[in-house]
Amino acid sequence: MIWNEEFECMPLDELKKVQSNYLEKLVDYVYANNEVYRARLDQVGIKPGSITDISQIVKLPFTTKMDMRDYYPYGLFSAKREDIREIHVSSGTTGNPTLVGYTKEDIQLWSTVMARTLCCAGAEPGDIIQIAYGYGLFTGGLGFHYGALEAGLTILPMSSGQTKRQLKIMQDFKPRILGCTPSYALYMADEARELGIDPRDSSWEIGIFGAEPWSDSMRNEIEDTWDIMATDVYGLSEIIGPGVSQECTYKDGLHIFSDVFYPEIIDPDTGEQVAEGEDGELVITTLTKQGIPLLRYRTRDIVSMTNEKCRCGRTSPRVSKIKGRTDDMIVVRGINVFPSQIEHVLLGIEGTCPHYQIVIDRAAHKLDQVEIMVEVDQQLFSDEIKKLNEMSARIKKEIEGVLSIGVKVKLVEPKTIERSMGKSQRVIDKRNL
Ligand code: DLL
Repeated sequence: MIWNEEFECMPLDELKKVQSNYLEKLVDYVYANNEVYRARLDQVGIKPGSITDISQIVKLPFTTKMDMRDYYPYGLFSAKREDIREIHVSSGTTGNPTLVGYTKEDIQLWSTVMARTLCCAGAEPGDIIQIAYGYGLFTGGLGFHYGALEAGLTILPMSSGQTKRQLKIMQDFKPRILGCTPSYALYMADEARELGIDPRDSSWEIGIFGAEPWSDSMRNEIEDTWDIMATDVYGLSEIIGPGVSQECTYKDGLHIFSDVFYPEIIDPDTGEQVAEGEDGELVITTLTKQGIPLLRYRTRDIVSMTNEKCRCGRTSPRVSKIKGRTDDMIVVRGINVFPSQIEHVLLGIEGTCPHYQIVIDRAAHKLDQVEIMVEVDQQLFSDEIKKLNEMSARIKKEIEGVLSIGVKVKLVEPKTIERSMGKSQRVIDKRNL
């Protein structure tokens, strides 16, 4: 059995008891083993034994990405450095990277939650999985690897890149499951067509895509292209890597493994919990980790959450697809813009490809300019110029309608925008803010 039916289908009041029990132990553990947390808990008057119920979690201080950077590299570890068996690093663009460490027990926990993730997506023991997430310091490749091993799958440890080889291996070994970023799944389809392979003939039946934002429209595109069921997997290095939450085959929200990762949704400005179903920032407490357990970690990812039981039978709360990030939100002329809003518009317009880039610039003493580069079908470029102009005007009008700011639209030929084998870069902000 590779899922945990007991915890995943447990009535919520029983689950609360499990969580309360873990939280009490966690507070004692970090208080005893980490100076930073001890000082912070002292500041708010919390001692070992003070927290006995999960509802008291709101008394605990938040942990932020800035803390991860400030106490880099080992300052937030609760386990001894020499008891850390593996280190991973989160991709970041500025300052110190975010470093996380796993004890042997943490690796076992990761294996278990990733096995549960694979099972939630519909994997069965004996299935072949092609892991095309990057291996190495990034958590994607190895996280999937540990989970697949635990779940009894047959692993093709490809890592990302070498697309021709990925396709050949797929054709020869016939894996049923593919794990990679959603943008890489689309990139591989372009390459397949160029090699004369019809993507719909692929052996993949289930895709487990994540590590970057993608919309439901992009899901439809991937499902049509590959004739595959595309599920969403979410996670972050600070919490464990992939394996925090995963869609089941109903694709109706991501089941969060809340017996070990306690979720809260807060208003990012006030820090208060929001009502069920409302959008807010996902905050997670790692209830059972040893290496670098985190109290109330602010993910900066915006989601909503429901406690309603799922049609699959799981009772574990479900979070929505990531709707944006509190920090990736671009503020242009005072208006909040999320790349996902633009993606949604583009995917609704026939003839556009889901490849786009948003370039923001600010000339001296001028207003911010937003230019959206959009790839369109080759066919359009061979049509009359009038058609191109019409398309560009339509995209501009629809995006402006959604964002309420003026934008420039530049249509470009397929393959103009740089492709990524890992996380794609959707926004280029040239302003020196
Ligand atoms: O991306 C872990 C991962 C690997 C998840 C493979 C899924 C699959 P980080 O590099 O630390 O870890 O980046 C974490 O990526 O806070 C989100 O903003 C974003 N992210 C991850 N999964 C999704 C998703 C891995 N399914 C950051 N949808 C997170 C949207 C996602 N954004």
